Amino acid sequence: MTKASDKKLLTLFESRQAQTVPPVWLMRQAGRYLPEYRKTREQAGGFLDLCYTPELAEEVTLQPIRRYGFDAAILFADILLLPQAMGQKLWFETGEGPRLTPIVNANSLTLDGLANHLAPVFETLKRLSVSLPPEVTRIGFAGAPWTVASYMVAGRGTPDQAPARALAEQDRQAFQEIIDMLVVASIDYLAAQIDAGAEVIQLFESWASSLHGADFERWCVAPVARIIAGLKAYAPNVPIIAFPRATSYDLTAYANETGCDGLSLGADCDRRKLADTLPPELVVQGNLDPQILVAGGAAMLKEIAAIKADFAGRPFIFNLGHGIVPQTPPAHIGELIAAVRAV
Ligand code: 1CP
Repeated sequence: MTKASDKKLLTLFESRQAQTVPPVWLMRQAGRYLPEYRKTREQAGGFLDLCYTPELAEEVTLQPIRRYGFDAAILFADILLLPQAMGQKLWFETGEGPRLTPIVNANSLTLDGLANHLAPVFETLKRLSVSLPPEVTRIGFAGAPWTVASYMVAGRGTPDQAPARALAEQDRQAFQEIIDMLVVASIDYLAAQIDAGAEVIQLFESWASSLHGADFERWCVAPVARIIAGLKAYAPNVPIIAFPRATSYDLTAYANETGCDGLSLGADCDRRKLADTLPPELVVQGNLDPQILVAGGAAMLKEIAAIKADFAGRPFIFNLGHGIVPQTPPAHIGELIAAVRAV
């Protein structure tokens, strides 16, 4: 049996102490920048086939671990599998991105098929519990309700989430029902991920920046707080990282109000100020700009050193401010790892 203490990232949440060398993983570490990912994806047929075929989803989760030896592996899946499991039609347009049949209320949604529809995702996690090196922490995830609902209402990704904001304004009750169903579904989904082997959970609020003030509290803070409370009642020791990307909301208030154990920071934040003001036991993750990783070289190494120095006094996980972009040269990731681990 592997002791939790063998796992650098999990141990950080237990100790809540600064480490000389921070644990490191990167959002979208499995993805199109890797030739072996492109090959497996082609073998799978489509992106959703890849997500729902446990051997292949396992394989692409392992690929970046083999290449770089990250301290954590994030389950290969997508935040949009959950609305699909709730009965919404989902497909991916080649070269464009996700498409869903838009909804204006929760009438067509159901929680009845969740466990059945998402069984392959749980199977992927079970397989990873066996195949990952014992020192690698397994991260499960879901989208936060506002972010997922923004796709469900618009039927696609949007720059400003205008369709969801309009629905929340015009028919608050209907939008609240969609959010409420997502809260319940997310708790079930993440609890099942924990049962299948997820050791840390991350909640992706990628579109946090489109809401402010009372709207942010109602649609971003409150639903995430309910999910975290639900998961804490189920599995009190599983750490939860929240990622309210690019929000202007006070992050100490966000952490306190949601009850998250870790906070993932976007690339645009005031690092020095946050390092000094965030609660000392809160684990911070982030915030290298993914574009700096595309360019690589001296600028990248300088920024990595600056991030390490700014967060040296607190519990910290090295990561990006958002996902790796497909144009990233794989060699730059190897250089990043070496720089993060250099003492
Ligand atoms: O063509 C391909 O092969 C698909 C590209 C891709 C990948 C690699 C998509 C489509 N999803 C994923 C995997 C994925 N998505 C993971 C696991 C892999 C890892 O991180 O290593 C995770 C955690 C996600 C989460 C996700 N999906 C988010 C939240 C994080 C973020 O990037 O902000 C969001 C918003 C999505 C929706 C989605 N799925 C895929 C795309 C291209 C998008 C964005 C669509 C848009 O807004 O236009």
